[in-house]
Amino acid sequence: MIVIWGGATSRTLRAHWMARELDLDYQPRLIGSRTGETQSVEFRILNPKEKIPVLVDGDLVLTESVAIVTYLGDHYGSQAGLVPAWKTVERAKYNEWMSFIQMELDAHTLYIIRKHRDLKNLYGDAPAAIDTAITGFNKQVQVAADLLSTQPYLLGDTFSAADLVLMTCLDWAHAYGIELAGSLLSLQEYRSRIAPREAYQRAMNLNFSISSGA
Ligand SMILES: N[C@@H](CCC(=O)N[C@@H](CS)C(=O)NCC(=O)O)C(=O)O
Repeated sequence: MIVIWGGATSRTLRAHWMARELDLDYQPRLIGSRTGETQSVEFRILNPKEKIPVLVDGDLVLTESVAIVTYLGDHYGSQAGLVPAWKTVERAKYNEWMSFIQMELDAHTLYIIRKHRDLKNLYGDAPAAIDTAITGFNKQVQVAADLLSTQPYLLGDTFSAADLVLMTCLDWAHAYGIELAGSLLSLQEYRSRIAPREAYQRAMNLNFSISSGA
């Protein structure tokens, strides 16, 4: 039985959404961040980083959201086309987008805002870092906006797991009041195109059925 640990965050949504896209039978263990649940003895054995999401599949434990998404696509969805086959140009472009989204949109910008605005009691108040992060997000995401004004999805005509991860970042930006307007309008249209997906709706309902800690 596959188990996916974690809920209530954009990163945990990625894992649940991918599992839903592939119609996998799995067990969600909806623990939240900053609730103390990531520090339990049982959880720390799985992930000493004390972070969610975590995927357990037999003896395999994976602790990074994007690695989880790609693993599920490779191992349970080779016909679904959500993760391109190994050693193809599409796979190289998929890897490029996944690295870009994780580093430039998640870690270096949105997560900086989260840490130094929402969680400033933990990570410190840093208004200048927040301003730079918002400017950096808008600059970097423009690359995706430009491409998506010419084609429906990041890899072309069909939805892939790279779109799934980008969507979680766009939702996250939207929740922070970053407007996807003007030269970023194609991203708002892209969100509207993806949001009706049944797997997204089901995963959102599950993932956000719990809350993060304070
Ligand atoms: N790079 C990791 C980041 C995971 C991460 O930072 N998770 C946060 C929630 S989004 C967390 O578990 N924090 C632990 C805690 O605050 O208790 C991934 O993409 O999976």
